[in-house]
Amino acid sequence: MNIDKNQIAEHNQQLEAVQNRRFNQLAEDLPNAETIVQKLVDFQVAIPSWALGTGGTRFGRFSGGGEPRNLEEKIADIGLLHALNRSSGAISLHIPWDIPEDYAAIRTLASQYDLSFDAMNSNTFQDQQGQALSYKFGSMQHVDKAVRKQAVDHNIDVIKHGIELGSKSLTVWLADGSSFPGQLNFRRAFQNTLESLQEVYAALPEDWKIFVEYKAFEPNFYSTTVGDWGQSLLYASKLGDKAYTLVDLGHHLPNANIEQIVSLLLMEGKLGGFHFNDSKYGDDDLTTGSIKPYQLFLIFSELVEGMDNRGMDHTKDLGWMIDASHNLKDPLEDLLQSVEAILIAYAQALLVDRAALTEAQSANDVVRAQEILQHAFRTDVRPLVAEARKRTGAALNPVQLFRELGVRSQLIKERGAKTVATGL
Ligand code: AOS
Ligand code: ZN
Ligand code: ZN
Ligand code: ZN
Repeated sequence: MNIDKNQIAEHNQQLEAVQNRRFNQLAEDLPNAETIVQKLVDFQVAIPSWALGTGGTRFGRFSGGGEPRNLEEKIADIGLLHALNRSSGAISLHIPWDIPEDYAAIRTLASQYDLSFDAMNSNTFQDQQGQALSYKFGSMQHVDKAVRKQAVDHNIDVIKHGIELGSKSLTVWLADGSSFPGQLNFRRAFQNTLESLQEVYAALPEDWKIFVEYKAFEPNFYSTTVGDWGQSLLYASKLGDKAYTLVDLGHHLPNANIEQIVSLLLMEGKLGGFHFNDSKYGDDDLTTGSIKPYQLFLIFSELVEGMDNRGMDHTKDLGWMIDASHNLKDPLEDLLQSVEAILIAYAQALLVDRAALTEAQSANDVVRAQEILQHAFRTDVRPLVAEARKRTGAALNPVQLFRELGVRSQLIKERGAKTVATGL
């Protein structure tokens, strides 16, 4: 299944008059509509290979049809997304779920869809078939040096796969921790993990980054060895310049002020990237922007402010990725919604009158500061996001076109109704 330019053009023709009216009206009221549209055009969000199938919970998995059965089909799925929105131009692979058999062929396939390879993800949270030692009691933190070495070797192997594909970063998420008090010596677990990460770091190519992802709890429920941004920052600082903290929105304790975390990590030059999703309770991995859109906006507001303050390039100095996985929606429609929510929050953040906000802050004018932020948040920026799509040849309404073209039924026809994508 492919979506061609004519199908998109036809769809856009039907919606164009309304879009033009809405955009022109909004642009008249904004000082910087054109600049924002250009930034939206340039902004790309990577799609994780494991979000393309219906996700599982520990209670059950209800697979949808037409899920990608291999890496080639995962790339094809993201190609469809990118054709529809021109904002999903990268794929993030997971080893061993996505081991390429023929690197050159995979690279060619990806470039046919105009996709690049974002961060590589390692997996030491599951035991794989034929694996010598078990990660039941952790991987990089393990009391047994042999288990730690196995985890290190795996990560080095993941880097090698990434080099072949042109990736430039490794994301390490560790499930390591403990579920009962007394189970673990915290200090030794930390030191073992640091030593393991140092060995992986030593294998990192010069132009690569390593992202240390933290998570408050789950699968361990008493302690997690990279449990919060403080611990992640400790590892990243001790490792060196190529190491950064990765923020996954769902990995905090309830009500954590993620925007403040982002601001300070940026200040320290240690923010590496993002896993976008949304949640109400924990690591729910729901569609980005589906539960707390204001929080998403506030995070983007700090990102824009902090990145501009450091002269960073919004498009490439941080890793932007979705990390979601759930049970109910068509995964492709869901990803289109997530990307849209990210672009909306980004556009709103670009609307914030920074000079006025700084002035309000300096005058302790709390009311004015709130007005400035909420004015941006409450502006309907969807015409800007749609305009960016129009200009790049994407669909004005990607979800609508996805449905009109019957993409899912087409995929089911091609791949079958009972398919299970590898992944979570
Ligand atoms: C797990 O909770 C983390 O969010 C990981 O980033 C990710 O979901 C996992 O690595 C997928 O393999
Ligand atoms: Zn994540
Ligand atoms: Zn997670
Ligand atoms: Zn998550």
